[in-house]
Amino acid sequence: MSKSFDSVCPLDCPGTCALKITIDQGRLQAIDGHPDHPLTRGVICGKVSRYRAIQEGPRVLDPMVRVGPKGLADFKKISWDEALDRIGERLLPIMDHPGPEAVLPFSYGGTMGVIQRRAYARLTTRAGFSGLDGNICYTIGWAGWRAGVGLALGPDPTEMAASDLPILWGINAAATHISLMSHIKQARRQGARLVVVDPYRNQTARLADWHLALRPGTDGALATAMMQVLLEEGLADRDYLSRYTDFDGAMEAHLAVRSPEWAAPITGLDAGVIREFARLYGRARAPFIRIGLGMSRQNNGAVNLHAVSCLPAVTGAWKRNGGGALFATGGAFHLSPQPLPAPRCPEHPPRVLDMSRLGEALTDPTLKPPVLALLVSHANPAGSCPDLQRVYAGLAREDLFTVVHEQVMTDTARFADVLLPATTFLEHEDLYKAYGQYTLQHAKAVLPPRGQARCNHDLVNALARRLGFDDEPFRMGVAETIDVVLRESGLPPLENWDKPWLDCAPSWEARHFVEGFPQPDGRFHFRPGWSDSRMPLFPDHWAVNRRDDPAQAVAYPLDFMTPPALEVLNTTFTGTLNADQRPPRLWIHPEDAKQRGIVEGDRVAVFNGVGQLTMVARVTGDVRMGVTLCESNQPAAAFAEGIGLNALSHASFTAPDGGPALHDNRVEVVRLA
Ligand SMILES: Nc1nc2c(c(=O)[nH]1)N[C@H]1C(S)=C(S)[C@@H](COP(=O)(O)OP(=O)(O)OC[C@H]3O[C@@H](n4cnc5c(=O)[nH]c(N)nc54)[C@H](O)[C@@H]3O)O[C@H]1N2
Ligand SMILES: Nc1nc2c(c(=O)[nH]1)N[C@H]1C(S)=C(S)[C@@H](COP(=O)(O)OP(=O)(O)OC[C@H]3O[C@@H](n4cnc5c(=O)[nH]c(N)nc54)[C@H](O)[C@@H]3O)O[C@H]1N2
Ligand code: SF4
Ligand SMILES: [Mo]
Repeated sequence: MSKSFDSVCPLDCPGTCALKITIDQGRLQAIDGHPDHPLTRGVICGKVSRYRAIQEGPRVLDPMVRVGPKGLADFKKISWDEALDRIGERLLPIMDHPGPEAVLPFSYGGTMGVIQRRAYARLTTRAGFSGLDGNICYTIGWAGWRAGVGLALGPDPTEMAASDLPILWGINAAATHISLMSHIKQARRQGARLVVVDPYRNQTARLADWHLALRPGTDGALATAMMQVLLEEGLADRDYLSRYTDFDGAMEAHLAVRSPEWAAPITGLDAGVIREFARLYGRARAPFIRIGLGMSRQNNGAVNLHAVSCLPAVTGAWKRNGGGALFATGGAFHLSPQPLPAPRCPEHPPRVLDMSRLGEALTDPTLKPPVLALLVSHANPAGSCPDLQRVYAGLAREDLFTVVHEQVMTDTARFADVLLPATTFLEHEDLYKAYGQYTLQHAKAVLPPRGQARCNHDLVNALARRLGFDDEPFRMGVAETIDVVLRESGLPPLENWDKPWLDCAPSWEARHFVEGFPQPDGRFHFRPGWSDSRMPLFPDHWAVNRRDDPAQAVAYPLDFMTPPALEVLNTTFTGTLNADQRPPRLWIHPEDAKQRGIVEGDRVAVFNGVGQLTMVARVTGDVRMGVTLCESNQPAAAFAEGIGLNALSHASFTAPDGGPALHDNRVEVVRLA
């Protein structure tokens, strides 16, 4: 007899789908979308419906210790006790000298559950380890959104069904946020047109009524010119502008000279197309712009994202049902952090290292103290970080002690000195916020751990004891920690939930900002007030991308993007589900290919000042001239060079707060014999 359980997708995806898990005789039978969840509505992606490939596939099942050279995945099994002893023996002397800051825990979004994801925070706080900053995904986009709106809030994503002009701007939702698509489908059934703004014809653009294929990194110019048209043609809501925003004469004068004719050569779109889009936008009753993280992964990404977020403030679309813009929803969850021990030294918070520049942190000879131990959990930096050559050089250091806690063998796990088995979401309990919708969800373990796997929370508890810490938070299990978090957040205890989720959506008025914006003056800010004085005072085109650097532009004449694909989630699944993506394809426009004597299927070398990779040419009009890309963050095994796709990604600091401009690289391509 099979049994059905409620669960939650733990992956780093804006949907955070509510799931129904079918278990039969102790085995995973099926994963489906929960039919009653307001956003999921029974639909999930193919990746997670085939999660058995991970659950029952090749897993890390036992603690292991390295016996061969670093990076070769040559391990032998040991017991948990031996593994923990070994970690303690290595960490304690380092914590003593040169001190705890020489230990760097590195974790990110492998699981999005709030307890498991933040498990290391307790140990980092108590021991005084180095912290991580410069979020690899969110920092650039968040800076842009915060500048205008102020908080990660906006209309409920299900309201897209009520929009007469849903716009997917720099988000490949059909691949990366599939739960949105059924709501957009509903809008289209009611006559809405779907517009996609994206440099290439991705899965989403194929479904669009209108695809605007602008040059990467030029959304600021497009949005600014649209505002000029809206103001000039009487499509702006002047009353809204004066009541709800900081719009003034200086802003108007700034925009007046930024016409579609000004933006056309920057964006690569016809002035007529820009004008038509502005009119369509201005005349729509409730246009809803879903702004993606993808469009923020440019050196000028924060400026561009802010400019796009200005559009609904010009027309007052915010105040209409189904109208406005949404970037992220995290501002709605007022969850207390899980109980933390007292910090080691409250007067001197430990240093914070930039996670987007891990390679530098591991190889910079001037860093004091150097990183001598790296504790990796629910992250795969040897795949996901830019400037992989340097990351590899760091991980290969003989004097670096690396612990990796993983479910499967990854490019990072291959470098571990001690490799520890981690549970999957079906094997541990957690609480899940979301960044693309407004429900807080809970999921219990529905299967026993495979092999000797332990969850992050329990591992940290055990590790803390080995390091001599016995504070209360290290003695609490997952269930108890969840109880405390809910209680301290003023939320009902689990036994009082009548569904597997709690609706945390702000009121309609709050998410449409009818009582003002979450800024100190209560207004939407057209003036972004960037902390970095090099950045523009108003929404604009800020020409600081790789192509704007003359040295880059000449040596590496093609834009190069690395957007995720439908079949994978970051590097998760790249080992199991990605066969049809191999060998990695370089999408290149027929004209660019012709100039280089390249035809479909040719092996090509793709290179820049950071690295070089061999790919196979996919000659296609789905990318515009001058733009190339490789979909999905392919692992080392996919390339002859034995290093992953981020070998071609620069790790330069991105204004104003850092974060990697992952879709803003430049390359040259040559045909290989
Ligand atoms: N299937 C799948 N789903 C995923 C992921 C995955 O790897 N695979 N990853 C998850 C994670 S962690 C995240 S953060 C999200 C990311 O999901 P998205 O927000 O969709 O971001 P990306 O897929 O990186 O890029 C989306 C689109 O942005 C376009 N783009 C790049 N530069 C620009 C630009 O300058 N302007 C405009 N307008 N568009 C631009 C790219 O061409 C791409 O089609 O997806 C999550 N969901
Ligand atoms: N070129 C390029 N690079 C990119 C991107 C891009 O678009 N292009 N996208 C960037 C973005 S948006 C992001 S968010 C990052 C993502 O980068 P990462 O957060 O490093 O995400 P993943 O690569 O999916 O690695 C997560 C790992 O966590 C493991 N894991 C899952 N659950 C658990 C658990 O409960 N416990 C433990 N211990 N491990 C677990 C999985 O097996 C997986 O190997 O990549 C970034 N890198
Ligand atoms: S669409 Fe995203 S949230 Fe939903 S099941 Fe797939 S990966 Fe998980
Ligand atoms: Mo991400």
